[in-house]
Amino acid sequence: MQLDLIGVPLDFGAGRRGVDMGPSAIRYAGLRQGLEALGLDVTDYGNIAVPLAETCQVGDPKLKYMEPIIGVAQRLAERVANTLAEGRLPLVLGGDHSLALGSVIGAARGRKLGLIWLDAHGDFNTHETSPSGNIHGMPLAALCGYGASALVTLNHGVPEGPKVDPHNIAIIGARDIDPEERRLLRSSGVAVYSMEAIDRLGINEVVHRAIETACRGTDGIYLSLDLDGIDPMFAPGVGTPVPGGLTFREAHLAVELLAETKRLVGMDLVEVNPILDRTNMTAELAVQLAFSAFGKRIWGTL
Ligand SMILES: [Mn+2]
Repeated sequence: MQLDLIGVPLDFGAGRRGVDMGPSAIRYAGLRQGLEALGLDVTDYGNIAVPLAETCQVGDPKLKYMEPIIGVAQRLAERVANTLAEGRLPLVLGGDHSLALGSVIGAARGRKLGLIWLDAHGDFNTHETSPSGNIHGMPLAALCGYGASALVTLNHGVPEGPKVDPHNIAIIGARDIDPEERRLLRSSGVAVYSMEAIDRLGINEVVHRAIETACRGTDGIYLSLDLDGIDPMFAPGVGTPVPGGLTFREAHLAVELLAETKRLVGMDLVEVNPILDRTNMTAELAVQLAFSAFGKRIWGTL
């Protein structure tokens, strides 16, 4: 398996600064060496060009930093699409979750994509429903065709309209969804597996259902993994921690089950914020989850 690492030091989609250092922290935690030890052929493409927030205009307070975010998304979409076109898999290191606008569009070019969104939040706000105006709370809605037209019409070689059919999208780990966002999400057709569903059904059953949703009639699954989906006990270094998330083992099993499908076409690791982290443990968890996604079994049967 050939893998391309693509860093996206983007933090102005988020309300709290510092997540732009995520790609460094993840690399520092031994990502490349570990992937190579698993037998993967790894190329590190360095970072996508991202302007400094201090040099950018905030713009519309309901869509903060939209212009520079769109520029980053376009560059990332191009990189991800090229990686896949060359027969390799993209592993995107964030950066805040607004970057998924670019990675998912790039992965959706020329293929019908299924999408698994592991996250404490729905990321399904629009400029009209968002309490904060931070775009990292909007990318999934925009990918489904809801929200500001500049975000919705971003296509980069993918046909207009939803980039991923909402009926092929599953959110896992949700536990903090805004009221208006909830309404929109419900009408969209996206499958939402909250932490309550995981408590009741178990992670194994939830992930199998999510995989079925993402696989039905698609050419592959993209995994967009927000570290805030995992409990802050294991992943404290995120901008918007919410208690009651996935445990260390639940997160690993989720990713291992996805790897077993052999349908993964790429993955995002987002929202690692080294300023808020403790001794880089969140970046180290992100790295371990990447290993699980690309074939490692930590405590598999002997
Ligand atoms: Mn997110």
